[in-house]
Amino acid sequence: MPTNLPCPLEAPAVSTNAELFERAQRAIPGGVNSPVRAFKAVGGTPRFIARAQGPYMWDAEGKRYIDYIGSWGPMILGHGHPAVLDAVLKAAHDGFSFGAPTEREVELAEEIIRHVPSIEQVRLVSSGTEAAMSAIRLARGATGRSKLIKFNGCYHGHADALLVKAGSGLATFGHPTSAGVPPEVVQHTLVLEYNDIAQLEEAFQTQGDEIACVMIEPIAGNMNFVRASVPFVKRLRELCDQYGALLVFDEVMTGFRVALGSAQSLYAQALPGFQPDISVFGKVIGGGMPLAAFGSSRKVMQQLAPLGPVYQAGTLSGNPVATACGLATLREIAKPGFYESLSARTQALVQGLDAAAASAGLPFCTDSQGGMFGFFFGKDLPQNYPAVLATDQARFNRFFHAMLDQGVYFAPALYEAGFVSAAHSDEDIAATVAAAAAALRQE
Ligand code: KE4
Repeated sequence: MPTNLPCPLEAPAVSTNAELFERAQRAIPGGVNSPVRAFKAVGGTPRFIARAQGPYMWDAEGKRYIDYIGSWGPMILGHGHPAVLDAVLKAAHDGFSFGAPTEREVELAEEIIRHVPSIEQVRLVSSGTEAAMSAIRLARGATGRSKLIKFNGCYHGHADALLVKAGSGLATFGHPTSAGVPPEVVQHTLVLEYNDIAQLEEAFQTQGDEIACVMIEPIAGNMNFVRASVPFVKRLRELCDQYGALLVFDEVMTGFRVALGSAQSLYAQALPGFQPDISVFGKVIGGGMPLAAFGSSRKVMQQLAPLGPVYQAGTLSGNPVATACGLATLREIAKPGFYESLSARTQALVQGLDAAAASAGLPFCTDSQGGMFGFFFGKDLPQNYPAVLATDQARFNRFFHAMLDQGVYFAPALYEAGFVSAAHSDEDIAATVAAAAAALRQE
């Protein structure tokens, strides 16, 4: 009997999720590097993921989950797609980072521009926060104005000017939602209600010539799944044109997720000729690596350093390994039939969830676009954030845990969207719907 084999009784102990969470909280605030991962909104112990493949993730205890988070959007192909993995490994062998331009970041910029007619140039950065923050600075520099409008329930990353909640009434500006953000930093940020045309018109009538930009999530995945209505987007475009403000579409989540042309291509179908002025991307364009971008017309982008007076920079911007991951991802999703197939699978999921909730006699509604979906325990699809908060959050949380226990990993918060990948099979969707039926029967 060889003596170098570990005795089964001496197999290394596997840390449980709870043990890892306990240990993580000693070294990292809240035990996580991004708050939503801590399960605060739903309660319970976060799962520490050991590995992922296709539509699945396995936690530290070896339990398998059908993954509907997809890293909060990036993993549109599923985990470990062979073409993407191959591209990343090759790029890594050639070098991790040079701090100098590379051909591949030009290729990625060209690929993004090719699919998004509203942009002529794009700047690559490392996170959605950085892209959104830079887009605001660009809009302010290009217009010479300071004020910006965002909407209640929309999240655009954690730059100071965007961590703001509505002031009391239109006249007063926002108040910080985070400690450490001085009130004067958010004094130029006005927070309006999503889909409220009257408020928008009043804001422009009273302050239109001071507004640099309006930033919006066209489909608000940070409110779970709420669409900006076509009349609202139409009015937004008209008022920005009338007062010389720039319309910024934050497509970090919807970009290349809801359609190859992103959400703006859907609004262009409903509103012929519609285009935002500046677009912000992230998540899918990096394929799971740290990469984001913002783009606009050449005229606006020329305001950016080193050409213009608006400074913006980044050590790892356009990183060679991240651009390889993003480019391989975009090339896969640009293949004919990709979105038709992805949309059909997402629709099968939400229709199955609707049917399961109906069988259980529960008020429930869903919506989806491309590979992104949302669901609410309530009768009508919310049109703004207060309506989202009025849905049954306690039931949402019970459902989340009932599904997690059955090996289905939905977003651990009522205000987050869900994501289907090209790797999710019909069997995965059927298993998810069956688990939902079992969970909802318990309600
Ligand atoms: P990042 O800085 O997290 O890469 O991107 C910020 C951002 C900007 N715009 C939109 C529309 C976004 O959804 C995000 C980030 N989304 C969250 C999920 N709701 C990321 C998850 C997290 O914060 O851990």
